[in-house]
Amino acid sequence: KSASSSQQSANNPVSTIPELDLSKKAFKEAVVRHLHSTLGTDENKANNHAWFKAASAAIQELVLNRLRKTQKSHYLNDTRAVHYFSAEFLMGRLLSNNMHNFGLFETAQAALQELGVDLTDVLEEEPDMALGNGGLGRLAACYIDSLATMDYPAIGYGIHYEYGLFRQEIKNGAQIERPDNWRDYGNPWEICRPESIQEISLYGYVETKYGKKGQIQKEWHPGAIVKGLPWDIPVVGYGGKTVNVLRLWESQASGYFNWDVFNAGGYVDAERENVEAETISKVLYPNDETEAGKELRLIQQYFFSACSLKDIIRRYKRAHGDDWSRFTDQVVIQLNDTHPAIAIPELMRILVDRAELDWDSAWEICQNTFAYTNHTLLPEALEKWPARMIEKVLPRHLEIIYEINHRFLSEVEKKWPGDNLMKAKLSIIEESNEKMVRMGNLSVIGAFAVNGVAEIHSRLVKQNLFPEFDALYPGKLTNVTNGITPRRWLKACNPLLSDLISKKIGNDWPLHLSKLDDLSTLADNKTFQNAFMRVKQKNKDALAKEIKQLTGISVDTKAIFDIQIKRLHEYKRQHLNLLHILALYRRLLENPDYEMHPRVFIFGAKAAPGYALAKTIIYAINKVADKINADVRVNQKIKVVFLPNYRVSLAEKMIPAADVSQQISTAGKEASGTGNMKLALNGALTIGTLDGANIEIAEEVGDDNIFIFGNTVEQVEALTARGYNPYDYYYNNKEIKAVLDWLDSDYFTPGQPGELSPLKQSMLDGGDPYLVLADFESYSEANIRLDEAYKDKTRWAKMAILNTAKMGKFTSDRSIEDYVSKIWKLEKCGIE
Ligand code: GPK
Repeated sequence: KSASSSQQSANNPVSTIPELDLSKKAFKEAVVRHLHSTLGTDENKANNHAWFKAASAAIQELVLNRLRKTQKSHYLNDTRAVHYFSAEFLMGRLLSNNMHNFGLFETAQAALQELGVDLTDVLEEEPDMALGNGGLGRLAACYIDSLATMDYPAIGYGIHYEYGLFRQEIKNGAQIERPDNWRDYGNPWEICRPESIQEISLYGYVETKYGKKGQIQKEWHPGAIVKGLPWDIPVVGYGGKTVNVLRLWESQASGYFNWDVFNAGGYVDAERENVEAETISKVLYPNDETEAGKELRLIQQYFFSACSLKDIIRRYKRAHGDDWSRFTDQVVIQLNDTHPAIAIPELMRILVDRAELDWDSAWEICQNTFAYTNHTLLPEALEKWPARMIEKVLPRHLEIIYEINHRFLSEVEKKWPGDNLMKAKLSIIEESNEKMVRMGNLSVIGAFAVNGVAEIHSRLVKQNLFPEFDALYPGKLTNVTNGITPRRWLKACNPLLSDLISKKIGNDWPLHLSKLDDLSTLADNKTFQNAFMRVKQKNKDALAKEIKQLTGISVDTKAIFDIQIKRLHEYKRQHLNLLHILALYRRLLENPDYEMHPRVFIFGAKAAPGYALAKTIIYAINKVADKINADVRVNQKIKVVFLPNYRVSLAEKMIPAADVSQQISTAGKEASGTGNMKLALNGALTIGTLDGANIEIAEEVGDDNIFIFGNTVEQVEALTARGYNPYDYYYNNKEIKAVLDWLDSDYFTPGQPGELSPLKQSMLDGGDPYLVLADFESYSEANIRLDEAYKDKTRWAKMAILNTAKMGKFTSDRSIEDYVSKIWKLEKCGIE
């Protein structure tokens, strides 16, 4: 088998599109042409940024060629398509990705070299498109990559934020937020489409009228109209055949503001009169897994949902006129969390008020159009809007929501006659002090499919979050385990490992990731182990340089590179990692001969600007880092590094260099995780809890190749049910007490005792809601097992290889195939 496949060159271009000239000569000419005619400079004057622009423009020519062909094909074949509605798309950089997907990376590298330019430096010029917070936004980006790669007709719909996620600086250990001006020097990929502007309405009032047959008709007289200007980002599939688009809406003033309504009716606060339409798409809300509850956020959600629906309907009508009977054959809309759930009443409004369909026909269309993905069980993330706020911003939608709810509650009455508690629980409306609209309930009722994002999470969605809905709608709730694109997260970010793999098993693994399993037979092979670990070492050397440059910290590249990268959140328990670091520090101080392999603990994390404790944890990590890194008694054994401004492009540098992947959330809290998959794919070993996709990763790699610790979901439930008391652990475990008390001193914050006390407090009087203390001992033991394993080089190499080999399941291509077969029912549309 390997005889023929190993002859395939690792660097073969993947793209064989006949009509495109993918030669070095053609690329070189295109770059120079753009340098001259697009950038207005020349080879001698151009700086790296100009080269970046010119190289991108050269690639964009190919992209747009394939985009035209794709759109023509989809149009001629009148294809059914998925419309992925997401408030976030965390795309990162596109140049390297697009080069890889056209099979042009090596060609471009060589061409630029002949022009005296280093591609690596050029790639560094591209700002990340950080139009998302974390996992949810990055998942959307991986999914549109897979959809294009597998030739599925698909379009991503979102918001063209002027400012993406804030840039993080660390000053004296603390996080500072700075604006993210990602488009300051223009974006070479986006295409402005003024010909497809849409207008949407806000505010105003609803008039009840009587139609010719005496039927009640509703007319919404809006108070303001806002324009949505679409920007298209081409999404290039691997192999470069299909190019789909991500369509992002920018808000603009329409010039229409109904002053009469405002002055006469008093329907709207006076401050409303100053609303500027442009602010709608100004900034991404930096909250991850917490609901913002702000009116502007509701308007953002409605703005992009309504623009997108209009866009879909315009396209549908071009082919089918006013015949709605085929709408659900052509259109499926995936709601990425509840952020776009307002699209459900919006489609009802269009069908009932505008198209004048009867309610039941409209509802049937609606219920066959939407599917909803749930990404969390955390109560603080489940969106609820005050009914009053919806009434003010979208008065007709509130009426429609009430009508949906009224009809829904009579279904509940049929199933559970007389059960008013059940009705209160399932109702879209929460009858609290302030009436609230529950977007989760609305989504489950309005969608034909609801999925969680890992097996355990989907089980908990059924058992704990929506058990009654599961009884009412059998089969509606399902699972699609998350995935990641191996093109970005192995091929492009880890070229050394990719080439090694391709030499052994051929170069089609980026499209068929299960082929990585062929590496399993090499896990015991000494030569391959050496080659694999040599690659890891080179990646660690490269990251060490980056660390030095970004922080000034020197690290021992022979140490274990132990990495925790994800948003900062208590449930993700960066503070458990930190407590363990403090424990090691104490052990080393008390016993300088304490036996452990040198280890570098590396963090990357942004905290929501309003999340005080998360910011304290960042501060604590940095203060502990300062102390440990300067303490010659221990800094041959441990170092701590916090890399500022964690983002997609930094992840691409960190992940290939990781020996250890920290996935240590409280069991039941992390819906899936996707960083866990990226790290294991790149040969890092996981130390983790039985939570989210860790469980499925453990199933794939086997218990011998992962370090599992901590309370299980059942144990967490039992522990909290019988009354968890963190003081039990504080008083019974000397080490826990010592490290927590350390936080009260000024040891880490000289002259400022108490700065870190809120962290201690959260784990004692605060009740330790995420059971850090309950899992500490088990975590500490798992770390000892890990340390032992690392000392055995052969054993570690084997484990690392097996992690890479067994990650086939977690390609986002598999996730997309699951969505297609379970939910979307799409057919591929090959392009020429
Ligand atoms: C879940 F609810 C949310 C949210 O608001 N933002 C977000 O990134 C994450 N998520 C989950 O926390 C992860 O476990 C999961 O892998 C990711 O969504 C994608 O499903």
